[in-house]
Formats: sequence, C-alpha cells, structure tokens
Amino acid sequence: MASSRLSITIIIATLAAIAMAGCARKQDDDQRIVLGFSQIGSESAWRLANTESIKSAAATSNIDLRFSDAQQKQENQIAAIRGFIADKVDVIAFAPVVTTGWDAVLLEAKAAGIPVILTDRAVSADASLYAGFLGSDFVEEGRKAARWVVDQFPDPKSTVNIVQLQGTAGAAPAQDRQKGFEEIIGQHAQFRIIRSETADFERAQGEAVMARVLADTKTPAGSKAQIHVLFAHNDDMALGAIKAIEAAGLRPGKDIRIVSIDAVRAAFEAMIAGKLNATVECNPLMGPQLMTSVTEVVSGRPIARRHFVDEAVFTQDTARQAIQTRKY
Ligand code: GZL
Repeated sequence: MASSRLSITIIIATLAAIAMAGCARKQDDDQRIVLGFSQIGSESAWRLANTESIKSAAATSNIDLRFSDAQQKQENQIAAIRGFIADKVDVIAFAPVVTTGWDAVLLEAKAAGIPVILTDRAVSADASLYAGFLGSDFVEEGRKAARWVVDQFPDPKSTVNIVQLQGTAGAAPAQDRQKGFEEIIGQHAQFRIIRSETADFERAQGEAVMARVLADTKTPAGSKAQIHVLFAHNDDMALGAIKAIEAAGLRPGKDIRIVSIDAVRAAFEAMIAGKLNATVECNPLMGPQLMTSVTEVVSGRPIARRHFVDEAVFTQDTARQAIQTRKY
C-alpha cells in the first residue's frame, strides 16, 4: 500500500516538474524582446518583400513581433503605435507612410519610455523622438535615374520630353526621388518634364494615369506632345504604364524609354522583354539589420542615426545575368 502511495507521489511530483518546466519555457518566451511594427500596407512588390524580410528576421532572431498593416493610412499607423504603447512593447518600429504628422505619437512613445526606430521612409520630426533611421538614400536614387536618362540623350541641342509618375503624395521616397531626378535633369538644356502626376506607387494607378497622360499631353503650343522618357518613382507604376503605352499602340522601351526604381523581379522580366530600360535598386531586405538595431536599442546601446543600404542600377544589358541572384 505504502509503495503505491509513493508511486503516486512520484508521478504527481514528475507531472508538476514538467508543468513548471513548461511554465519556465513559457516564462522564457515571455522574456523575448517584444517589437511592435507598423507597416504601411501591401501596395507594391517592394512592400511585400520588405514585410517578408521583417517577419522572417524577427522569427530567426526569436523576437516577439506584433505586426500591423495600415493599408496606406496614417491614422491606422498612429492607432497601431498607440496600441503598442498601451501593450508596453519593448521597442516600436515603423515605415511612415508620409513625412509629417508624427510628433504627437512619437512624444507619447517617448513619455512611455519606448524607443522608436524608423525604417524605409524618414519623417519631418525632432530627431530626439526616434533612436535612428534604417533605409535608402532616395535623393541619390533619383539622381541615378536621371544620370541614366542623360546618358541616353546626350545631345544638348535635342528636345527630350519627360513624363514623371510620382509615388504617394507627401511620402519621403516620392519627394526625394523627384528632388534628386530634377537636380540632375535641370543641369541639361535638352530635357523638359512635361507632366508629373501621382499614381500612389500602385501598378493599376500607373496604368490609368499613363493612359490619361498619353491621351491628353500637349506641348505648350497646344500640339500633341511626343513623350520620349517615362520616369516612374517605382517599378509597379512603370509596369502599369507599360500596359497603357502598349494599349496606345506604342512600343514601351523603344518609342518611350522607361526608367524606374526598386529593382523588383518583375522589373528584370520587363527589361529582358525589352519593355523597361533601367531600374535603380532600392533594397527592401532590411529585416536582419532592423532586428540587430532592435537588440542594440533594448540593450541600451546607441544605433546609427541614419543607416543607408548599398544599391545599384540595372539595365537591359545586365538584367539577364542579375535576375539569377535576385532575392526579391
Ligand atoms: C521605398 C519604399 C517605396 C517603394 C515602393 O523605400 O518606401 O514604397 O519604392 C513602395 O515600391 O510602395
């Protein structure tokens, strides 16, 4: 009888130990860094690659990621950040859809003692309100696109009409890519930007806006303007515009030369098909670097105020080779 009581006691003690271990593991999990991340949306292939990079890097780094998709609405991002503050996450990171309107919520995060890391796009706010920025130099991306155009049309006595498809109004990549492009183009007399219209970084809007521009673009004298170059702030809008150019009976990549930015896989496929001429790389694969920065910030160590990723320019001549090694 005594031995059976002892056996039961041992079984209960063993089960209790397993349960405690489970709690301990759960306890360990609870000690993981909790990162609240507000993503802009899923508006482009670039954004999807950026999201995948962040999610997979968080999993690899054993960081508890609380992910929110704002569907390109600033009010949704602000609400998500307030939710992260209420949940007392360890760090907040976000890709701000536009540059302005963040001071109040950044002050709330600071008051709550939660560090903030900006990714992808910058903001016009007091730099003391965030720990650092991780992303690309959009002004240089615009300059690179313009330098490619200058190389295609070197004759200063020629007339080269350019249409520009802009990204989201108020967004840092839209503002800065335009700034860099116009800085270089403005140094050469042969170029005229005859139309600039936003298509919100989206492929469908790129097609619709380009169709309208093709139908009604006139020279200052009122005659139908010939469009020689399309500069699109991202590949998705360029790919939509290519469809509109074909629908208008013109040959994209030949009748209208096209340069865009991002260097997503579909852009390489379009270059191989001869429909896109060049794309400037904008690297979305910043997940691992973000997790390193998150870990540094939680440990109380400073991170780079601005960390730019290296980026290249790809053309039809290099597309077939480069597509073999592309990760997005
Ligand atoms: C750039 C990123 C831009 C991409 C677009 O870093 O913010 O937003 O160029 C994306 O494709 O929609």
